[in-house]
Parts: sequence; C-alpha cells; structure tokens
Amino acid sequence: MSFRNDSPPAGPAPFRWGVATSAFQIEGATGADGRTASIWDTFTRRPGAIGDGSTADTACDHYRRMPQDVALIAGLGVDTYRFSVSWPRVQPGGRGPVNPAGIGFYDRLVDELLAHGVDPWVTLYHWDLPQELEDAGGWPHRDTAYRFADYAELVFAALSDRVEVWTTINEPWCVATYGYADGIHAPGRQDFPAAMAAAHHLLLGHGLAVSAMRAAATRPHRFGITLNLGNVLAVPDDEAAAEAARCADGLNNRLYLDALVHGRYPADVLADLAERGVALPIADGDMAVVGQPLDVLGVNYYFDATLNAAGEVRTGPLTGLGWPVTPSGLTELLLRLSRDYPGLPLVITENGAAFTDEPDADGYVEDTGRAAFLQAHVDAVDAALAQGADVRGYFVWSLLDNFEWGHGYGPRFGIVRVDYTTQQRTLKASAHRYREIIAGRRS
Ligand code: IFM
Repeated sequence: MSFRNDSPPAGPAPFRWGVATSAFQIEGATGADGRTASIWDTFTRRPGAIGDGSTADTACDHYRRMPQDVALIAGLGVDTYRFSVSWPRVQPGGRGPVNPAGIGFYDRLVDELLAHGVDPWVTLYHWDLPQELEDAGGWPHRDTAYRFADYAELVFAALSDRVEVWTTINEPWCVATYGYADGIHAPGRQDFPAAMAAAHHLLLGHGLAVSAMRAAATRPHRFGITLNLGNVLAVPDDEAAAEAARCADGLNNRLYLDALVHGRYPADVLADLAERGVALPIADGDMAVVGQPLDVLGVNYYFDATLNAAGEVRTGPLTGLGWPVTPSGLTELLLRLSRDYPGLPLVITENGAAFTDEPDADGYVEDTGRAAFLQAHVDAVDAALAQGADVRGYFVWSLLDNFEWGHGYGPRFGIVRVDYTTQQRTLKASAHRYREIIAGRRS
C-alpha cells in the first residue's frame, strides 16, 4: 500500500480489504497474565450501565482462540486485519514497564497474521483506559496524553519491526462525548467541560504518540487516527435546523478534522463553546503537535444524521439499532473530505451494521440485510473513487459478533456468528458475500 510520503507508485495504489475488531470487545481473559482493570471493566460492574447486564470477562474468548480466529480471517480472503491493543494488558496500571506476557499475546497475533498472509493494522487505543489513569483524572487531565505516548512507544518498540500501519486512537468523539458528557460509556461521567478537555487531550495524546513513534522508527511506517464521521443534514427550509446541523457538524466532525489536518480548531466551534462557558485547555505548542502530518485518516462510517429544530429525525430503512441506512452519504462524505482536506489518504476503518440475526439449527445466519448493506457501501466507495476521492481501503466492522459496549451482546455486528455459550464461530451469508466481493475485485 502506498501513502502520501511514498515515491509515486508505478500503477494504481492497491486497495486494502479488511475486517476490524477491538480488544475489549472480543478478547475476554480480563484477568489473565497480569492485565489490570480498564475503565470498561469498572463500568460494566455499575448497576444498569450495560443494557443486558453483561460484562466482557469472556466476550469471544479471542485471547485463547486467537490462532483459530486468524485462520478464519485468512479464509475470508482479506489482506488486512485491524485490531486494537489492550493498554492494561500491555502496561498494567497505565505506567511503568511493558508486561512481557501481555505484549506476548500481540507478538504472537502479529506473527500468526503474517504467516497467513494478512497484514496487521494496529489501533493503540480503542477505549480501554487503565482504571488507575481514570482515577488520576482520565482524559480530561493533561497528563493522560503523556501517559498514552509512553504506552504507544512501548507497543511500537515491540511490534514495529512487523507492523507498518499505526492508528493512535479510535473515535475520540465517542470517548469524549459518550464517556465524559453523556455518561453512557465508561467512565460514565456527565460533565460537558470535562468532555471538551478530554477531546483536546485525546488529540494531544495522538500527536505526542505519533511524534514518539516517528522518532523511534527505523523504517517507513504510516501513522494515523480513526474518526467516526458522518454528514449532518438539516431538513429543508428550516433555519433553526440548519443552525443545529452546523453546530453538530462542528462538534462531531470539524473540531477533530480541522485540528488534525489544519492544526487549528474551527472558529465557529470555539465561539459556540465560549457561549457555553467552555474553553479548550490549549497550551502553547499543542496545535503543532496535534496537526503534524497524517499518513492516513481512518474513517468509521455508519450513517448520516438528519436534524430538524427539535433534534434528529430517523426515517427510511433502519438497522437493528435504529440507525438509518444511508450509503450515498458515504460517497458524499468521502468527496467532502477530499475537497476540504485534500492530499489525505482515506481508509474506511469501520463500516457495518447490527441486524436481528436468526440462526438456523447449525448456527448459520442468512443475513441478507447485512450483505446488502455491505454491498451498498462498497458501491458507495466505488462511486467516490470514480469521482476522484483518494480511498485506499475498506474494512468491515466487525469480524465477529462481540460486546457492543453499553448494549452488551444484544446487537450483533459480526459477519461471523459467535455462539456465546459454545464459542462456536459460523460464517454468515454476509461473510460469504464479502469474500466474493473481494475475490471479484482482485480478479
Ligand atoms: O462497536 C463499535 C466500535 O467499537 C466502534 N465503532 C462503532 C462500532 C459499532 O457501534
């Protein structure tokens, strides 16, 4: 795969096809080999926090079933597997030396993937902050950004000889907003100014981590971050809705994009925040760290939001979680990113849907809805490519059914069914369809 800093490729850049997961959602084994608690281990114990009252103590038992899962991944015909590293497994407590047993798991995972011809794509932070760091203030506290950079260096030292692409943080908007403003994700705080401080420190942590890894690199690597992005639309002829859409687009999308790509926060968003009495805790030099060059932007796309003056309006086809199905929005988003943030290679690091899956007696799921969803979104990427967007890959969320955060195990996003009683994995129709899509593109 070639990115911005490469010498020009001889032909068209190869397109990556992948599947994605995250550590907390699939690994289980939360007490194994010296791992300490993350904020999600704590949050799942809070009465009423998780819809079905579950924990991720076992999840998909991937920690113990990793070799079989890698064989499954390779069988799909993908060339890339995006996974995240569990911070409290690798650096228990969030400070100090690497835990050999913890990093050993990822060392073996990387080797197993490479042995199967699949490229590892590492995400360093997919929401499982060590509890001790939350106790010290969490992401609203500036020091957490520095702790994250230290942790990134540890993982980079162990895996960078075999891992080319590094994503720092997954969906900082969700971490800040759901975790610190809405309180529906760990650590479950409801404090808007703290959430905005968290947003800045997540971006700072990203920048510090990239600086540290770039300084340590002895061969070319690609560094990026993954944002959850979606268009925010207003119902027609409604000024209040248009203003609400500007605000929401600012807080959800432009705050992160402008900081990362242009090294500044959007003036209208800073003004909106000032009206609410909130100032971002920006120290001298921060924005140069946040806005250093990105080699790749990960885009997690699920749906576009449409607002009227009162809030979000959801109509048309919906997924099992009530999310609108808006594939043409993905084309629009990719074109917008290419227009407003030119020169930035894009990879869809997550796209997928939860539907109500009905397994047959053998555990097979004829999930035509999910297969059609994936096809429509791959077509949407094609449409963006045809209009000049620089898209370098597409990864399905998710490889496996897994722990869907505040919902628990109810919503199933996998293209592979997991029977949580037996831990049996069964390819759904969508997995077969995805394999055909990939094979068709390669032939
Ligand atoms: O499961 C999550 C994932 O962890 C982050 N992106 C969205 C997915 C579906 O909600």
